Amino acid sequence: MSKRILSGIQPSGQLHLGNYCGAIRQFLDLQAEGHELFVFVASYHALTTQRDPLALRAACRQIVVDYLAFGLDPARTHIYVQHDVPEVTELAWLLSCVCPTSLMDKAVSYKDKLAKGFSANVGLYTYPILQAADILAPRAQVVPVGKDQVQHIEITRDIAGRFNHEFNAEVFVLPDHRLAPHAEVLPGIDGEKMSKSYGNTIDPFQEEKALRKRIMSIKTDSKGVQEAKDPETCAVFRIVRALAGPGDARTVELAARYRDPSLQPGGLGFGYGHAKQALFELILDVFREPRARRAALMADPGHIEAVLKAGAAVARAEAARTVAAARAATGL
Ligand code: AQP
Repeated sequence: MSKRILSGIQPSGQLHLGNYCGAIRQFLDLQAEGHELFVFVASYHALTTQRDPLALRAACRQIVVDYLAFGLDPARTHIYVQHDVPEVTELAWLLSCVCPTSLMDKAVSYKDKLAKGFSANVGLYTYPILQAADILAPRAQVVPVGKDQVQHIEITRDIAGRFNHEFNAEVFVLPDHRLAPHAEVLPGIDGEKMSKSYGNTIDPFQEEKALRKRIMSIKTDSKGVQEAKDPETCAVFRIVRALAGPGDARTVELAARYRDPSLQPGGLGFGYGHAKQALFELILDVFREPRARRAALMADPGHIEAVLKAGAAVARAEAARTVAAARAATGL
């Protein structure tokens, strides 16, 4: 049965392999299965950390181009920018009035951001409430996310349930999260979570020479070419596995060479440089078509405008219906 799906990504920088493996690949699978998708650019969310207006505007546009390049189809999927649907901010307020502060105190992503040196503004602290509004506004049933976001979907369910209970009305549908098969939090080039704002990402659209250089800079231990290595603790291997899949011949073969370097053809052993070269070739292979499509999309801003206008019209109509029901339940 067709379900209503919603997910979004912050325009806090260039999309990366973590966003692709955790979220975008799921959008494409769900679109292919015939579900109704709402996919947005989380521009209000980005304001919790971004202070450069030109960069923010460019990133909003770039994410839409990239969504389309990856294969999202505006004929089947509603694509929009969050600030074109201002109804979500009213909904966020209504939700915040039933949300205990203890729920926000528990949010791991807030603590992570503070640990990385971001300032503790109220928007960042209450960002799971705005995220709940994004999800509840079009009455989404399923939210495809990476592992790092599962807690936020639980918070959405909690807030929606409280609202329904406290106002004794079935206003909100409680959504379920959906994880990518074999989901894991993808490491960046420094081994930490790959994250737009941590400067440790791999961009699948990067120009070939720069992409190769980036991959060669992934941090590894210093084991030599003749030494057996543990693939499970290596960021290069984990990225290959996430991208190709654990059962793929390329993943299985690579793992075998980590454990037994003599399996590398040529008999000179297997080093991290070989693994990085394998990852580079895999990225070019997986993203061949999106990379080719992207240039044409970049050259057609009129098309991007039209896609966003159509997507926002549908999202606004849905959000207005939900806000009206929520207002009525509260007595406003
Ligand atoms: N490293 C990752 N591994 C797996 N999934 C990931 N996602 C992000 N990083 C990884 C998934 O991508 C989707 C979009 O995330 P977001 O932009 O809304 O927020 P985020 O999780 O905070 O992403 P970033 O890249 O880390 O952005 P910044 O640096 O701005 O915080 C989500 O589904 C997320 O799970």
